[in-house]
Amino acid sequence: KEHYKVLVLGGGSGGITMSSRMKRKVGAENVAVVEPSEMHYYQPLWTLVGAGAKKVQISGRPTASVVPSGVTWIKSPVQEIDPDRNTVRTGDGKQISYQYLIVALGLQLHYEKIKGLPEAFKYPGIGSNYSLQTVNKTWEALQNFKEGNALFSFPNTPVKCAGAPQKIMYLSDAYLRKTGKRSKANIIYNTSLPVLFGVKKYADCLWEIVKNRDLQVNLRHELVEVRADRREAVFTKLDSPGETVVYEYEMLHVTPPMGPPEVLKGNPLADQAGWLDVDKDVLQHKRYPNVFGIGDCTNVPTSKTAAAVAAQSAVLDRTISRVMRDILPDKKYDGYTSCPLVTSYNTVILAEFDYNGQPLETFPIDQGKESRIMYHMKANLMPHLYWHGLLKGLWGGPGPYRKIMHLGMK
Ligand code: FAD
Ligand code: UQ1
Repeated sequence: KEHYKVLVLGGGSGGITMSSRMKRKVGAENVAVVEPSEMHYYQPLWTLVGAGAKKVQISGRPTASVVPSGVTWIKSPVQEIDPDRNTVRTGDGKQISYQYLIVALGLQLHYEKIKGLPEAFKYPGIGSNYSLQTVNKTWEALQNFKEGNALFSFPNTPVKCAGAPQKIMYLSDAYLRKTGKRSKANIIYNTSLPVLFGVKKYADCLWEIVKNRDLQVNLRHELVEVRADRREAVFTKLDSPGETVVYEYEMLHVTPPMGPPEVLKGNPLADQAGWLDVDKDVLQHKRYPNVFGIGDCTNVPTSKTAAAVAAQSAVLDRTISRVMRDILPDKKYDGYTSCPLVTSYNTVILAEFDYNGQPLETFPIDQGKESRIMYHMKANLMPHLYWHGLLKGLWGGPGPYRKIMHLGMK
């Protein structure tokens, strides 16, 4: 039977990051990562791919090239986790036991929960930046836009990168202006949320932008059906139960409902809703002290992003070191997360905030303003920070730099 001192489930942003950090701590031969996918994707680039500003090919690298050398890659999905016996079973029937387990399984997309999807993606005029299979379809729909409604949805579930559903709206607006088609378009953002963005400071700035650019925002509208043959999208009004509205569309961008990974549902490691049940301060499981979590699969009450994974990785590294030495974890995660709100082809509002929804800005400028430098950072610097910093276990978020940047400023 295979056994590892540290077993990591999932080889996405959180899984590869922790594999690198655990290799440094216990040696590569004592670490394994379970990941079925041949390729690893830098998903934040897909916002720009959907708008034609980057090519999708550069968002992916072979998983083999990101698994730290010497760490064992188990190329199969986890099918069962038995935390009472410290074992997992994989899709190819292997049993693997562990001393410490790090769960980094991400979240699942549920296009099928919208009636008419995923079949509707076979028709023109509809795309979704959330999946590799559909991101180029967003760009096609945008380029083929002639006249009518451009619709953007936001589901009634937790999502990763809560800003992404509206970033593509701002980019589409900019594209249609650039190509002289804006006067023929109604741009409509139908969101299930009761707010435009969860943090007031940035929401205020975004409301100003939607007003100035003539973008229509409908709150508490949930996409429930797509009739692609007729180019119609059906929304329910969440505050008037039973009431639906049908919109014709020339272009539709779908942000799908999302939920916890299938293997966690009903597992003793999950909470009622199916998310990994960890302590929000130290990222250790609430009932199984040798189990830890990072990233989108956990129930920590912050916005699910790669930026959050970065900050969590530094805390979790320290938590695990202490648990391995039988001392209580001390370093606390403050909920840091960040969302570069792309508002055009050359501007970004860099939202950064904590568990309390308080802005936690890195740079000594007002990040509520649209900035060209921040766009450059998002589009051209972040990918390098991701591949060479985060995934190598060398980037634990901007926390330490924030303190330096603000020296003498406040
Ligand atoms: P993932 O990176 O998704 O990795 C999960 C891994 O688990 C995958 O590799 C998957 O194959 C694997 N897995 C699933 N099931 C199993 C199984 N049964 N067994 C084994 N392995 C399994 N974040 C930002 O910080 N800034 C941004 O600007 C930003 N923009 C985004 C834009 C878009 C369009 C999208 C889609 C995401 C964006 N994000 C952004 C979010 C960011 O990509 C995620 O929050 C981050 O990747 C989470 O890391 P993770 O390790 O939790 O999950
Ligand atoms: C970040 O650390 C990160 O992960 C590598 C992202 O994901 C791509 C981000 O989008 C952001 C904004 C950060 C935070 C980094 C800085 C320098 C503010």
